[in-house]
Amino acid sequence: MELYTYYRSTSSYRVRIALALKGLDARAVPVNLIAAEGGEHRQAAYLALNPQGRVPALRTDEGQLLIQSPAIIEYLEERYPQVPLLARDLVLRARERGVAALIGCDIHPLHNVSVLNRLRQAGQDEAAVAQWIDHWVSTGLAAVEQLIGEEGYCFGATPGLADVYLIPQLYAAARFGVGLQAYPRLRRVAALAAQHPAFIAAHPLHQVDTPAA
Ligand SMILES: N[C@@H](CCC(=O)N[C@@H](CS)C(=O)NCC(=O)O)C(=O)O
Repeated sequence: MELYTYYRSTSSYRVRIALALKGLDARAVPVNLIAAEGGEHRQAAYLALNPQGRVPALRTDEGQLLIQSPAIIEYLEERYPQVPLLARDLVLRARERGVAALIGCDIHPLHNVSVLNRLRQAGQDEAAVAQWIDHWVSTGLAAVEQLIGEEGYCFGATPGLADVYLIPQLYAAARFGVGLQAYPRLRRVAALAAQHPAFIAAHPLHQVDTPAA
């Protein structure tokens, strides 16, 4: 497999975690979102692969090109069911998917770079943009704090789908300066993931396109 990825893209980070948890290898194909010419994701070569011009995209072992991290993660879950990301219990599966959707649909899209740039084009200054980010990230994470369990990862002793979404969102929160003091459960999950080899391997600091310090 090949993963079109950018080291600090939260959506790419999700897929990297899912691959690593399942013990799967995918060759990283870096797509630089902040290249001087406006980003490699906006160039014809990448748009021919993914007309939406976003990362991640996954090329399967059979050569199919898949886009959108939720679809890619579901594909991995169904194609490689070993080390499942979803619980067997139907209600628990729905809860895991609920937290994933909350993060993937209701937090992350609101601070994606193209959305922030539209705010700037509409006349918002950097203070207003920062307030916007803080509002959506804080209210979303406050809800996640209440939805996840009181010990272990989000929903149990082993990491699953909700953790695959949460850890990259916490990384983004830190980049934006959104504090986690009010969220002890989220901090607990973050501390566990920081010790887990799959989460370490998927971290933005350890990618082929991570800039040298
Ligand atoms: N819903 C998509 C979101 C993909 C997405 O927004 N990716 C960001 C990086 S995290 C991107 O490529 N942004 C480039 C842009 O907005 O121009 C997914 O989960 O894959």
